Amino acid sequence: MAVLGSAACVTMIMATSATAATTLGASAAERGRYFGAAVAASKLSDTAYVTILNREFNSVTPENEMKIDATEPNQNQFNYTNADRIVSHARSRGMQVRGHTLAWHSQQPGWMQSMSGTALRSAMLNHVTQVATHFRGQVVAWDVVNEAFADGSSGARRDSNLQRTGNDWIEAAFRAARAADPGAKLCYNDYNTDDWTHAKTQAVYRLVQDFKQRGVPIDCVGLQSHFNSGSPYPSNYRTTLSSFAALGVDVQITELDIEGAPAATYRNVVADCLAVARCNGITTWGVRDSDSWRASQNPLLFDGGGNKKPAYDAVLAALNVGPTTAPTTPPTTVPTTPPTTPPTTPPTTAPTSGPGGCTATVSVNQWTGGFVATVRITAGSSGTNGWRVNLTLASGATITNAWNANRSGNTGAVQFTNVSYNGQIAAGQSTEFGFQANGTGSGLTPPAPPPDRSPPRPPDSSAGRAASFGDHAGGGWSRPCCVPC
Ligand code: 9MR
Repeated sequence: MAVLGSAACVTMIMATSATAATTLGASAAERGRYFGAAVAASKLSDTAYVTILNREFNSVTPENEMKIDATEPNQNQFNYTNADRIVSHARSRGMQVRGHTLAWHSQQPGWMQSMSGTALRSAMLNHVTQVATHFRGQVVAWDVVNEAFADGSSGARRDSNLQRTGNDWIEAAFRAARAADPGAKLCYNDYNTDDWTHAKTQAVYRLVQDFKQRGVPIDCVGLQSHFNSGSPYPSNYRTTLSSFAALGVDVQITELDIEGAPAATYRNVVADCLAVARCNGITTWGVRDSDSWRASQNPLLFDGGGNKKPAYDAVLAALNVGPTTAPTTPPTTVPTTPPTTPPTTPPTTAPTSGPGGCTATVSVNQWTGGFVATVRITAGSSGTNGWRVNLTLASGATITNAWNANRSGNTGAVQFTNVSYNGQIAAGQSTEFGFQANGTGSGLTPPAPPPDRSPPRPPDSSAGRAASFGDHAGGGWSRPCCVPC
């Protein structure tokens, strides 16, 4: 595989990272993450609201405008007016969009509430397909299914008209979403799934584990994280985040609010997310306290007058001290219920250019007949103003879709380049892109080192694998090359 010469690069800028970021979105971006807010279309004419939104956040979730009752008020009559307004507002300002939500027992229009059986199943799948298709390429991550598990100790599915169409309704929704928008990350989203010991958390964990094992498309888990006195922030929250991440999915904190907005708890939530490499974003459920669904609890980062609260300062400070390179080691906390299958191929490190360049690491989640590869690009001492990654797929492997990168080619030698929002990486910081392919991804990662040269290492240590990388340079596998431009 060839590394393109530097003459082909257009420009390279020196990134400045010595000064602490002064907004939530900017600081999160320096850490390869987003910081978002739930947004109501009706408030986009509120100047104070929009000022905060545009200044502080780099991700947006429509609070109600993409729900089923909003987008398909009458069967097969779709209305995207308010959702499009939010998407347009966000994307024109470089913010990303989380889609919420395609299939849910709640906020169904009347026509859907009264349906059941195969008619409802078809209507649900049609809704998923139509809405995901409308927003294809504009939504970074979809909450495909929302709140499908029951509260309490049963670990059972929530009873609903959708559940009564058959237990496979969730995977059917995910498959329809993948087909409609192959580039979007597909999330399962729920509340009261923050405490690792809770039956509901364990039930969602088993769902994701099952989906990964059977190749049902799922890319992320959303933890709503509405914390209050009855459902407090749990001390094992980080274990929950890292345990889900160890299944090979991203973890996103999707609807954060905390009763009374205690600065220490907000700080803990941010630190927990930053400690888990695949916790790639946080969204607060609203902008100001007065915008919150729980306004009387004053649970957000800005007061009703738009002033920054102590929790805001705590969040920004926690973001600013977070690692600019996401951790590469496996989770340090051991899940109390260990996965029954070993984790997917551990990440491997492929240093490809000097200290001023960038490096790429690739991890592969392989199943029978296909795989998802996640490539993390970390800028060297000069930062990047654009990047490209070359890699060579194994014979017979064909890419079916990619996200967070432009791509040339589907087979053999493939080149990926940055998209508009992830070309600039400051020194030492990272971004990720990924792709799904048929065939084998084994050629993208180095083989285990031969026994006589392999230092002793614990069973799941990716650090040991990465350390042996140099031993195999020029071996039978291809390394991703990363070049800043
Ligand atoms: O914040 C939303 C509120 O304006 C709506 O009236 C409510 C209707 O169900 O939904 C709220 O958002 C919910 C989100 O969609 C799913 N998780 C719980 C949120 C708070 O209820």
